[in-house]
Amino acid sequence: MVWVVRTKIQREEQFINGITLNQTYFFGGANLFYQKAVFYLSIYLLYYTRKYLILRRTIIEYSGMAEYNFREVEKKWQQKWAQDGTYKTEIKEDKPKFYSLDMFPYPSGAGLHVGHPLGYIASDIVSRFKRLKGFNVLHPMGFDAFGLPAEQYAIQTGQHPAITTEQNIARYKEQLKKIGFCFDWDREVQTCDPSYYKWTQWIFMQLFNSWYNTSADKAEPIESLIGYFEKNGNHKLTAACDEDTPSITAADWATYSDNEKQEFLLKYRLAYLAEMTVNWCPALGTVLSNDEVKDGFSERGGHPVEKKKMMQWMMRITAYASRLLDGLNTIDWPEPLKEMQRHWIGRSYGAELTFDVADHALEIKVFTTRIDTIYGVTYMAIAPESELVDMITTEAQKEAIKAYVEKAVNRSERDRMSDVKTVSGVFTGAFAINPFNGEKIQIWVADYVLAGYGTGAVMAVPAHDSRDYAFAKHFGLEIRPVVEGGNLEEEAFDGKEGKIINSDFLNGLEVKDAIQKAITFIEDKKLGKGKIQFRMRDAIFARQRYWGEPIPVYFENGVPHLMDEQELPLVLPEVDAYLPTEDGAPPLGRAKNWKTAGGSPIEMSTMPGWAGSSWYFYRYMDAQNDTAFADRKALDYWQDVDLYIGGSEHATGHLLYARFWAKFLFDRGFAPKEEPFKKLVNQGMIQGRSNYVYRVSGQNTYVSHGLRGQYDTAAMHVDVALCDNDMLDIEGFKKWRSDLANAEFILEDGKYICGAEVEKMSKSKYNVVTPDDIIENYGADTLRMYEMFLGPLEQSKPWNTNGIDGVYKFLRRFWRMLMDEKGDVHLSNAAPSKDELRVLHKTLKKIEEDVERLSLNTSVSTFMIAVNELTALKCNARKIMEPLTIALSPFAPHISEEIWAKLGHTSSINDATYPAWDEKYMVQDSIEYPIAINGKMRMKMEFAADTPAQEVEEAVLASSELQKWLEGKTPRKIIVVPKKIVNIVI
Ligand code: ANZ
Repeated sequence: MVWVVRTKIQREEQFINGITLNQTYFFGGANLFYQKAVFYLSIYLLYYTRKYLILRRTIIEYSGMAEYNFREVEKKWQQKWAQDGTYKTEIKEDKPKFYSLDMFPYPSGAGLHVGHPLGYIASDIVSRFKRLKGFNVLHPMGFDAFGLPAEQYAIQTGQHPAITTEQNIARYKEQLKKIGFCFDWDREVQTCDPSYYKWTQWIFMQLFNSWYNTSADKAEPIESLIGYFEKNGNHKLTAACDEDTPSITAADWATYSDNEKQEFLLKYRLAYLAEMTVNWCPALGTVLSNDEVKDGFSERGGHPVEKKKMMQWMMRITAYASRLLDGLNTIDWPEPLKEMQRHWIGRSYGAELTFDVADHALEIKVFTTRIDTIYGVTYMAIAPESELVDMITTEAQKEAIKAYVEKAVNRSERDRMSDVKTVSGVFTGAFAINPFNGEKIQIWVADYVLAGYGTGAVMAVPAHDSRDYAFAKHFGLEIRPVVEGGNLEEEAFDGKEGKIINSDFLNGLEVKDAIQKAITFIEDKKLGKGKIQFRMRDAIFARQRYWGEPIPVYFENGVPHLMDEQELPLVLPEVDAYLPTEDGAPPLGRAKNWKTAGGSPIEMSTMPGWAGSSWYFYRYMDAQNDTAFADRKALDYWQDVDLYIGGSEHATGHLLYARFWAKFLFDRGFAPKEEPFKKLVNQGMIQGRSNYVYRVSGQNTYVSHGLRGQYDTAAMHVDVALCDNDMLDIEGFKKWRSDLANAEFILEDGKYICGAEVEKMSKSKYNVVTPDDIIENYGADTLRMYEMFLGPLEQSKPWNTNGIDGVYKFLRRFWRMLMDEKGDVHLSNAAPSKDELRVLHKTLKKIEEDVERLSLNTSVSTFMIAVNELTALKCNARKIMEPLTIALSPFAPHISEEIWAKLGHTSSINDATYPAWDEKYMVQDSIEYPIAINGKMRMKMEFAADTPAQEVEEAVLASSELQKWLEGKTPRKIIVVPKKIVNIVI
């Protein structure tokens, strides 16, 4: 093709020249006037035709078609790689493995924009690099395909979500394939595929059939628990279980009916059913998890969320809280991400202590991390949701409490926690008794006490806790110091160092010793016990929705039973609408015969979005297996993910759940490692650059950015494709939407200038740039390198194409260094020079180090520098350019593969070896010092690289060339910057 383009150009060239030559033809005619007219007309036409052809040739050459035809080369290699199975991965026992994973995307209807592939490109570069370094690399891709948007769309259109999902996946794959990733597509997973979710259901069954033994600190099969109950009841059993689990004896257990036994076991199962207060979103018709609710609204769609009590499937993730925390110390993850998980899990060491309620046969339990301050308790506060509120409130306070509670429960937890400025609460009229000194203290209802944390009640110590301090100040309650230090006139003293005062038998002790002593005291007196409290709650594992994995459970006498393993997958049934039934049951309630063969009803909720994504990384290891979620051999070979790249927004969702399931599968002997992701990197977000027009209020008139202050205007997003350097294409704008056809404009200097802003890339902001556009214009190799060139991987950055030409030109220059005009390799086999070797080896070293550190933006500039230096050296040595091509191949695989083939290789460049570099070539023998006089570069002198500064100075001063520049003056100062420059001041 390169050749074809050339000959076409040559033909055009002949034509252009021919036109000039043929002018003579017109001079020899009969009718002079006619001849003259034809002559001038011809000249006119010829002039413009020639101009057009020259211009066209320039365009062709500039676009690189004459030299490197990226469109053809990229397509060719993508096809060939697919045909040859270049990226097919198998277990190779003789090679070390490297598992490089991307967070698989949810295939939305909008397709990929340039921000999505950022992480994929980085992991692709690493994967290709590792392969060149001799690793057996697993680099798969798949789709997190269950989810709300497809279902919302199904509700609107009646189209089955499977169809929309399939279409979206096809579009994503087409886009991904164009970027030239080295994914092994044979290992693709789609979480909505029954052959995949069969195993999600199977894992659920294992969780249902397991309990957590806290002394062994691992999950065990439920049979061992039943065995324990039969012998001992739950006496001395250390297990993760529901808070309200009663003590039973072996005799009790023996008298239980089957149903009662099942109900009791639910209190221990790792997947269990329980009545829970949940975040219910009426608009979405489903329960949401805490991390899906932001400030009382659903993260998706922004609908109001309310609290509701419902029977729910739950996952006992709290059993793993300590291990989830401790495991963080063993993995290489960004510290802020670990911190987010630590905070989410929130481990606090403290004590649980019981207070009696005066004049009632009731008690209130509190959780405190500062039992040492027990003598400083001056009131008690309970959460507005607490059942105690109604039981203890006195007649006189009833009305005020009722009004307060109604308001408070509708505030989101986050709000209540973060709003430290508004202090609010109401006295219940009731009193509690401090078990240490018998003192009577007021019981208040206050919304800073959260129902879901600890016991939902606090012993308030205003002197040493800032929330209690603000509360006491506001309501005039006593502030009694019990730890020495601080200035209570100003603020609470919450330091954990100091001596205890005003505290009977604790007086004089240091805080931490007092805590110990007080815990021993309450344990001896049976007033309470030391306790580790976690902020994290068990996770809800159900959605009252259609588009998810059915839960393989049926009910008999209201008690859940697992279906038979042989019946998996339990396939999602057809329904006539994707909406709840009239009596409020989930959409699966519409399915005909949603019953077992024996007629028992099957669970109608489906699994939440995080089910399928909690184990997909194992499925990639053996994606086609239909007898196990992955074969043991594959699991033992691939073990865990060596590098996981994805967004930090999954910190407390996916990344926590996946760690939980991995630990569980590990405990039960199904998986080899308990931490699934050894190293994790969060890529930054690529933001869009939006453009705005300014509509004059009430009119179809748009005023240019600079003049907008003179009118009453509202800003409106405009498609960035209609703006060139912020200048609006007015005609394009009018055609953009029918309501704009008659738009009028107030221009500045004859132009309409748009406003601009950097924000999230999104369809609704009309600022989306797709990889397809870039690939069409510049090619995938340029897109890949440019995305890396934009800046450090972890940083967020706005998309702009300002520098893309530079990357594009770099690749063309690289090509030209190796190819002659005909597109054939024109390298010499002669031994390379020392300077050339130096450039090569330092480049190889830097690239290797950069890739290992994921500093991929600097790799791109390293290549650019290398090409500049080698061009200056007029390098055309095969021994330089060939290894350099290998190093370039992870970044720009298509052009590198094409060069590789042209260099005469018959196997893929992917099977080459990353060239070894050697420091010995990197030392520079001599250095050419630029010599500046009064800041102006005047001359150059060469010195051996190890020449001491003093000698350089002397030699420069003694040189005859310098004398010419000094014009007889004596230098006032000379500064030698070793290995860089000499500055002389005269
Ligand atoms: C008395 C005390 C005295 C407290 C003192 C602190 C300082 P972390 O560290 O986050 O676990 N607390 C307990 N349950 C609560 C709830 N449901 N809502 C709001 N606050 C609650 O915090 C534990 C501390 O938070 C507990 O220790 C309790 O106040 C409060 F000088 O008890 B402390």
